[in-house]
Amino acid sequence: MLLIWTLSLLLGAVVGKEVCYDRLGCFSDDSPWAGIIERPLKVLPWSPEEVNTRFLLYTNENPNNFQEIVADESTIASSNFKTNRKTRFVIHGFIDKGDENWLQSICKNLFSVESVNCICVDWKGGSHTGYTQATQNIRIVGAEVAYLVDVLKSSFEYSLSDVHIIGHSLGAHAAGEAGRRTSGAIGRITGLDPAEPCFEGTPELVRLDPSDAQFVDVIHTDAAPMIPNLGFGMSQVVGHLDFFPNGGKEMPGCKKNALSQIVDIDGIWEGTRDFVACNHLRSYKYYADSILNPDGFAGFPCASYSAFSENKCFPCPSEGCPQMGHYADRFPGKTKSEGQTFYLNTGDAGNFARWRYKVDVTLSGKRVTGHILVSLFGDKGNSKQYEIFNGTLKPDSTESNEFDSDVEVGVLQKVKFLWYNNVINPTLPKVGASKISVEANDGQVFDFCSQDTVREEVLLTLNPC
Ligand SMILES: *[C@@H]1O[C@H](CO)[C@@H](O)[C@H](O)[C@H]1NC(C)=O
Ligand SMILES: [Ca+2]
Repeated sequence: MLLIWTLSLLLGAVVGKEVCYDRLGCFSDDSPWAGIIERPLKVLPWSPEEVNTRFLLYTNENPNNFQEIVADESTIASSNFKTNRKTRFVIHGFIDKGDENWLQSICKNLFSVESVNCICVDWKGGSHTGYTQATQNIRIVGAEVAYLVDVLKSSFEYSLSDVHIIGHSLGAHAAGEAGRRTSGAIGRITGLDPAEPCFEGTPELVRLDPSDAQFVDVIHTDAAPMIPNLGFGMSQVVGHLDFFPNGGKEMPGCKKNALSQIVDIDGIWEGTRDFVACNHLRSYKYYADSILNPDGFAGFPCASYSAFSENKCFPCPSEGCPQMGHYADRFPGKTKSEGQTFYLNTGDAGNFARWRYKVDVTLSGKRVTGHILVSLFGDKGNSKQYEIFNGTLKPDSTESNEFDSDVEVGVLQKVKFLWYNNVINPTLPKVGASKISVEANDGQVFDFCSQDTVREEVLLTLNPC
């Protein structure tokens, strides 16, 4: 008996098990699908019936109520699916579901900028289980998406270049699997914080990688290690363009207390979700906002986030900066190489878009200890006041800083300067800025001058010079 057990165990380890399905083919637990260090458990995916992958089609004609389509010519033909439009799939992750608000809100934002077939992929049948099982079930989801895409191609001569799959967490790897099964011919895959456990460091076969589509872009928002930080997302670069907003590990606004999370605009469930996985969920919120802010998420090439934070990577190089999110595909060098890495800052609550500016202030007037602030006024809007320097204000010295404005000011028209004493100063000194230069992220520089000096807390306006 023991011998038979041992034999079957040995054979099992070598041969592996396999399950086969009519439409989708066979799925084995051979290495690297299972039985490797990153995924030690030999687990097979559930059946297509159990995973129950559903395609919820929203279009500009039906933005609020989906039509459920299946991979069959006549149902697609009788739906609002339009073959002359791009098709964007949105795939959710672990313990999530396809009729969650965030997927539909990505579609709704898309409808405000383009005509598109937006398909929310629901696989809650396979996502509400243990994590290891869910990592296997995404193979079925990927196969189902690939199968539908193949039907689009064969029945409607639909071009795979017009397919874009947006996947969050485990959904990012499901997108990778769909791409692998269509030989990388799909136009684009966007990975929104691709899941780390069972994927980080694994062979390209089982995870999202740049060969899965013509263009792969990735947003990392929870790249701290799983142990001990409970970071759900990959830190590994897995696309052509990999964006690390706010450094990719800790998102601003994610350290709020439980109560402020629960009264979040998205409602109670979203609040609870945010409380446990706020960083991880930021990736799809950034994507949703990026659709409406075509230049509000410029990503800067830089050696590291600390170098970026130390203002060493501004402005954009001559070829420009790619936009994180929806408009990443506009970047001319997008597929020049794999693993191109970019850094940027975002806001701490929606709207997350930010516009980075560099400001140089040449001081005049008295020498005092204090801090200075500058606000920008342009043809598109006016910024808040941002601190440029804090310390000894020396006449004729130039102090520089960069900041991320929540307003794009456009072509600058004037700037305002303000300063404060750090300690009470009874001599009522006056300080000014003889020149302020403002640089936008495209390298355009605007110069402003003034001969005046002002007391603390008094605004000084500088005009173009
Ligand atoms: C400026 O620096 C001083 C001393 O380092 C600090 O106490 C003060 O809070 C700073 N002020 C601002 C507005 O950052
Ligand atoms: Ca892959």
